[in-house]
Amino acid sequence: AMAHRLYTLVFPMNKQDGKVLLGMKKRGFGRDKFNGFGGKVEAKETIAEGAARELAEESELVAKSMKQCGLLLFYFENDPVAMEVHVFLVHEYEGTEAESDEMRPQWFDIHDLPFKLMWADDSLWWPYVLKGQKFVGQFWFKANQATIARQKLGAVESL
Ligand code: 6U4
Ligand code: NA
Ligand code: NA
Repeated sequence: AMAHRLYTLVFPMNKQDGKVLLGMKKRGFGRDKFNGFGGKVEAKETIAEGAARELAEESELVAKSMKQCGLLLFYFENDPVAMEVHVFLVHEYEGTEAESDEMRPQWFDIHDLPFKLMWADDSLWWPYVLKGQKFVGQFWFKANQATIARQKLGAVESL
């Protein structure tokens, strides 16, 4: 099997207002796109610990509870290492969002997300998040990181 590298992707949600916090990524992989908060899981931590750490580093929010909602696998043309991205929702947190070196946070209506400024796969799996369904997706990207050549996506009972 292909080598995988572990990543997290965290979306703070405010259910009462119907809002989700995204960040405009200011550097590195996915620069100039809106996305959740996250990054590489470090060797010394669990995936959930990595998710909470990245959320705090990139947004200053401290998660009080997290629920995994999805699992995404990204394969890029000419890259032998797949990205295994664990997606979490945070409904309870402490603190106030603040800009970091990596992200400029902004709240969006959950029914009006800026998909044109997000990764191409996001508009495909967000409907599962909105329906409260857990999901697994696999996306094969062309080298330009914009075109999805092939995909598999569906709801799952558990992750
Ligand atoms: P450095 O710069 O080393 O601190 P780090 O924060 O560890 O980086 P980063 O930001 O490069 O990692 O991690 C990539 C982030 O982008 C993860 O949250 C996963 C997310 N991501 C990657 N491909 C994606 C895609 N196709 N769709 C998506 N999120 C993606 O929604
Ligand atoms: Na990151
Ligand atoms: Na980071």
